[in-house]
This record gives sequence, C-alpha cells and structure tokens, in this order.
Amino acid sequence: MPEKLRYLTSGESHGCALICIIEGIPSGLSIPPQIINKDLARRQKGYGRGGRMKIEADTVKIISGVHWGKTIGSPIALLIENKDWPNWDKAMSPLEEDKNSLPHVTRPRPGHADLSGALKYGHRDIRDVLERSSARETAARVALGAVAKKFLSEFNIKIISHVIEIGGVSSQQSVGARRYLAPLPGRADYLLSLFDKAEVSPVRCADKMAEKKIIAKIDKARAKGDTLGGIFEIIAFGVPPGLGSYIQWDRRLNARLAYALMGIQAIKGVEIGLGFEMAGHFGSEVMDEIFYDRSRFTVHGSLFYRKTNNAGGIEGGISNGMPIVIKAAMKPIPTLKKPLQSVDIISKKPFKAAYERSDVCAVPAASVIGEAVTALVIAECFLEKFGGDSMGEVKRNYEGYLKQIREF
Ligand code: EPS
Repeated sequence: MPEKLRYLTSGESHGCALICIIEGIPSGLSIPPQIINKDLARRQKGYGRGGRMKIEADTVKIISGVHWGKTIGSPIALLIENKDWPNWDKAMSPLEEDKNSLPHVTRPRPGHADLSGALKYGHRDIRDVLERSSARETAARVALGAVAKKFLSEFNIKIISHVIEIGGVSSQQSVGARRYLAPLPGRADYLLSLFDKAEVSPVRCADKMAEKKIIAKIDKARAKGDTLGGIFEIIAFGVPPGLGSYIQWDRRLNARLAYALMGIQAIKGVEIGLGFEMAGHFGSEVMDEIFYDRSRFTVHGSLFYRKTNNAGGIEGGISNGMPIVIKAAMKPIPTLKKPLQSVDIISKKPFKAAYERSDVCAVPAASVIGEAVTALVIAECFLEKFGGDSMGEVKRNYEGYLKQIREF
C-alpha cells in the first residue's frame, strides 16, 4: 500500500540540477513558487557558510502537478538548478566519452560518507559517493517541505525553528530547557517572537548575547581551518491531538519525526520535549498534568490542556494538542581545512586530508531543513487522519473532527 504522502529527491551536488517529486498533496492548494523560493533562500543563509553559497541562488521551477497556481492532485515535480554546474559539466557528465576529465578522488575524508560509501558501492572514485551524500541535496527537501508547510498553514499549523547551540555556546532561549510551555496565547506569542528574532539573526539564534559569542566562535574555527556543529530546536504549533498512533511502532509520531530528522546529513541525535533530561527526574516532576476549562481557547478547540509540555506535545506516539518541540544535534562538518589522518583508497598510503572549500558551520541551514522534514511528517500524518483528494474534502474531514474533540 503506498503511503498517503511520499516523496523522493534526486541529483548530485555538482550535477545540473536537483529534482524531487511529492505525491499525495490534495488538489486545490495554492502553491506560488515564491513560498518555495523563500525557504530555499532561508536555507542558504547563515554565518559560517563557505564559497559555494556565493555561487548558488536557489530557485525552484515547478515542473508538474500545479496548474494556474493550484495543485491538481497529481505528483508535484520540482527542479532546482545547480548554478555551479557549468564549472563541472564535463566532470559530472553522464557520457562515457567525458570519462576521466577530472582526476579521481581517492582520499576519503574522516567523518564523511567517502570511505563507507566507496566500500559499499565499489567506487574507486570517491566523487561517485560525495556528490550524492553532500548536503546540497537538502535544498530539494526544503522545497518539498515548503509545499508541506503551505498545506499545513491551511489548517493553522505553523512550524518554526531556531538555533539553540553552536560549538558549545548555548542560547538561553531554548524551549526544551525551560521545561514548560503553557498553552496560553501569550505563551505562543513569546515563542513566535523567538522565531522572529531567530529569523533576523545571522546564526538563527534568538539570544543576542549567545549570537555574539557564536559568531566569535565561528570566526575562531574558520581561522583554525576547523568546523563547528550545534543544536537546533523546532516547534510545531496548532497540531491537533490525534496525529500518529501507538497501535504499531512505525506509526508513532515521535518515531517518525526522529526518523525524518536523523535522515538529514550530519544529524547525530534527536530529542522530543525534555528528551534525555527527562531520564534523570522523578516521574512526578516531568509528567504534564491534565486540566480542563470550558472557556479556554486553543487553535484546535480541545478543552483539555496542560500547564507544562515536557512531553514535547507527543504522548503514546500521538500528538496531544500541545506544541510539538524537537531538538536535533548536528555534528561539525567533516570537510576541514585542518588536516586529518586518512588512507588513500588506491595506494593504501596514509595522508593528511585537507580541503580548500568548505562550510565552517551549517547549523542555521540545518535548522531550516529540520522545519521542512518536520512539516513533511506532520503533513503525512495529517493526511492519514483527514485525507481526501481535494482541499475541500480534507477541510470538511478536519472540521468534523474539531467538532468531535470540542464536544468530547
Ligand atoms: C557540501 C560541501 C559544500 C557545501 C555543500 C555541502 O559544497 P562544495 O563542495 O561545492 O563547496 O557548500 O552545501 C551546498 C552546496 C548546499 O547547497 O547546502 C558537502 O560536502 O556536504
């Protein structure tokens, strides 16, 4: 049985383009290319990016599935050109006659997919690994995520992100670290203001003091030819109770989110709500107690609420109506100017790996990618529950459910 929403990406980092297809978006959703381009531009930003971002200016071409501004229910295909490609047309050519127009890459970078990929696929030229393992591919997922976000916005679901740590320098503004997240409108405003601040920060950090220190740390890493990782936080607002399920392990919303986030290049850990910190507390300290109030306002209309959100909006693998709060940790980028010990795959001789062009830090970009994959998971779960072939049908299904939970 095909999934309710499925997507695939294709394309090499220095190939002619990235392409992707998403199937399952209902008909009647308006998709102006500008909303995709906006997220593509957000992904390219961030203090600490390398020379490549000066070459690329990602814009989408909608190839199929959208007619006169609206989805028609058929698969949506998107294309993003690689502006760097003309410098690589022979090097990345699909034609046999262009073979050997570039020397083979035989020196695997520690921490990259280079060696494990070469061993797995039998490649003697590591270029055939690194071109696809590159995080360039994430531009395609951000484009798909923008479509999913647009779909979710029709149901007042909003997904935001901000960076909470880079190179060990932490923001004081982490939602997870605050241990609670009251579902009052004022509280949501506070969270949205975090996002506004992150949006104008060169490192997507809402804490100005931390931002300064992070920038200094990135400068220091760059001067040393080194790189930095970090942690970002994603918050999904307006998600109704009832997405995902405990009835089977692979239907759990938390599992699906962790899967999608761990699927982003360089992500090494994911936490939901209090996450790892929860393990060290008494149960009575971290469970979110349940309250009920007839006069309460929530976007999805449930009259049950919690004053805390240590669970990060998911209980029993199901959304509980509170904001979904996720943290993801990105390792430092493995392509370094500072030499690292490695072994040439052909000569088997040791060498010190060092590269000229590299990002120093891409955590702000990863945070935008995190929003995209989160949106894709939530959109899929939403369609599983309220699925229909047109937006009108999905809206009817959703409204019926909102009435049901209001009257529960
Ligand atoms: C990447 C290496 C760099 C990054 C690239 C990911 O590219 P290049 O090797 O061309 O300098 O800039 O990221 C992007 C191109 C992008 O769009 O994010 C890698 O090896 O993963």
